Order: sequence, then C-alpha cells, then structure tokens
Amino acid sequence: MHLRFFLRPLTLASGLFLIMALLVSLNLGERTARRQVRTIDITMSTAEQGGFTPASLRIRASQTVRLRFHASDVAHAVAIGPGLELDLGVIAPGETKEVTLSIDRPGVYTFYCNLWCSPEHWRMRGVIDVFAVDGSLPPANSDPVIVALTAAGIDIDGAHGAQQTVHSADHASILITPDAAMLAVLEIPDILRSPAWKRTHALADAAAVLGGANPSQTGIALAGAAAALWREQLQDADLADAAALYAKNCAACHGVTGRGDGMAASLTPTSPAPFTANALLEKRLDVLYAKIRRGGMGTGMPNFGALFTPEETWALVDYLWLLALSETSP
Ligand code: HEC
Ligand SMILES: [Cu+2]
Repeated sequence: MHLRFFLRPLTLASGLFLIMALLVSLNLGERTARRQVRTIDITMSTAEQGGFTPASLRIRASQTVRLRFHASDVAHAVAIGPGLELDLGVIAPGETKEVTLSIDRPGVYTFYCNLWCSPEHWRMRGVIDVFAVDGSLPPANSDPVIVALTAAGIDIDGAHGAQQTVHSADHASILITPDAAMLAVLEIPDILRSPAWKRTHALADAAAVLGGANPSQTGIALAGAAAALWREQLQDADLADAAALYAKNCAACHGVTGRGDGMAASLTPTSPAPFTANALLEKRLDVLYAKIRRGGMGTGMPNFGALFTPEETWALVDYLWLLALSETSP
C-alpha cells in the first residue's frame, strides 16, 4: 500500500518520458529515411522541344528514388517499363506528378510518354540505367524470338511471313470472316490447338493444315474456319492489359478498332497497317511480335521492345488478332 503510493508518480513520469523519447526518435527516423530518398525532377516538353529533361538516369538496384514529372507545355502521360507496371496517367500542362520507386533487378528501363502529344510523340522516351550493387550493368539480352527468325532467314520487314500454302490471290477480293459453323463440320488436327505452333505460323498456314485434313473444302471456307478457331482461342484469353496498352500506345496510328485510321495515321511515311484477317492472313505471329518489339525500319512504326515485356508483346499480338476477328471487322 505504502509502496504503491510511492511508486505511482515515478511510473507516470518515466512513462511520459519514454513516450516522448519514442516520438522524437520516430520523427528523426522518418526524417533520415526521407533524406535518403533521392528526388529527381524531370521536365517534359514535346519531343520536338527536347522531350524529357533529363532523359537519362542512373540509379542503384534497390535504391529508393522519387521521380517528379512536370509537364511544361502540353499534356503528357508517363509510364515506366518493361515489367514494372508503373503508369502515372495523364499529367496536365503545368502539373507535376511523382512516383517513389525502387527497382530490384539491374538492367535498362524506359520511361515514356503514352499520350499522343505531338507528331514526334513516340520519340519521347528516357532511360533508367539500374546498376547492380557491384556497379555493373547487365548486358541487354537478345530476344530469342527475333534471334530464331533471323537464324531461319525470315525477313521481319518482308511482305510475306507464311509458307504461302494458301495463296493470298485466292482471297484478294473475298473478305475472310470467322465461320464458327464450319468447326463442327471439319476434321481439326491437334496441332492447330498448340500455342507454340501458332506462334510460328500464320492464319494461312492454319488454313493449309485444315485443308490437308479436309481436302474437299475451298480455300476461303478453310480460311473462315481457321479464323473461327483462332477467335475461339482468343475469347478465353485475358487481354484487358493488352487492350489498355493498345489504347495508349497504338491506337493513335492504327486506330481504336485497328482499321489503320488513327488520328496520326497520316503522319507516318508508310500507312499504318490495318489489323484485319485479310491484311494479317500471311503474317506469322512471331513476325508481328518482332515488328512490335523492333519497329518497322523507316516506316514510322516505333520500336516497343524497350517498353514492354515479351509476355506483354505476345498479348498485344493476340489483341491485334482479336481486333481483326471481332464482329466490327469490315
Ligand atoms: C507512329 C505511328 C504508329 C504507332 C504509334 C504504332 N504503329 Fe504499328 N505500324 C505503323 C506503321 C506506319 C506500320 C507499317 C509499316 C510496316 O508494316 O512495317 C506499322 C506496322 C505494324 C505492324 C505490322 C503489321 C503487318 O501487317 O505487318 C504491327 C504488328 C504493328 N504495327 C503493331 C503496333 C502496335 C502493337 C503498336 C502499339 C504498341 C503500334 N503498332 C504502334 C505505325 C505505328
Ligand atoms: Cu506524348
């Protein structure tokens, strides 16, 4: 009883002191943490006026940095890739948006504008070199798909990717539309359901394989059946992310529905390709993949290999075919 009476004021005082000490140290800790975060201010103008300034950043793996993007002239939008899933969205003129990030995997990353802001918009890119703790930068790895195409002697810019077993002349004036009813009638070889086979072939090849198993069918009927088969396969795929990437990075030239009629379509030296079954008939999927990653030399088709992961690129190829085979196809 006596003891308790004596102790109480002491406990109260020391308790208060402890709490205050804790608050002070918390505050200090927070301040030092904040000081450790390097802030980098990046000004954005159209590519014609210099694009991103600075356009080249060097950070260490796992280092936390705060990137502050300021739009100095018109509206821009910023995303960072590949594989980081960072998209800051639109930044209005005069506005600043920031992102705090730390990248664990050393390598070369790209920050880029994904809102059409000027005729040279797609050149608006910046590079982030992320160095390993030992100061090294891993060499850019070559893309096995493009390496394989080159090794096989396939010209990515060539007009034809397919084996041309079904000749395009057969279809020159006939529109290929998916014919789902045919699928119940035809013998469908298993290989046509193999994703790996599909990636190294074109719709014309699929039609040719169908023709081998169903010799009495006409070329256009086979192409319609092959198109139906591809559309069926695509309907189960989750292409929401690819649709978003397409809307931000491709629609300006290729058009929202892929008809080659985007608002910037008239600005490219070559017209942006339409994504229709007829136009893509003889294009191997890996050739489309390569074109997206590497761009079309001198045509105005930008290279997206430094922006997207291989998986995102394949999903885009699927999405182009979904556009080509959708109901709104002419
Ligand atoms: C600045 C305009 C522009 C933008 C943006 C653009 N493209 Fe293109 N694209 C073109 C032009 C022009 C061509 C035609 C040149 C060629 O086929 O090599 C083309 C061709 C292609 C081809 C080859 C088609 C074929 O039939 O051979 C594919 C695939 C393609 N683009 C996909 C994309 C994707 C996917 C995006 C977005 C990630 C995109 N493009 C963004 C202009 C653009
Ligand atoms: Cu832009």
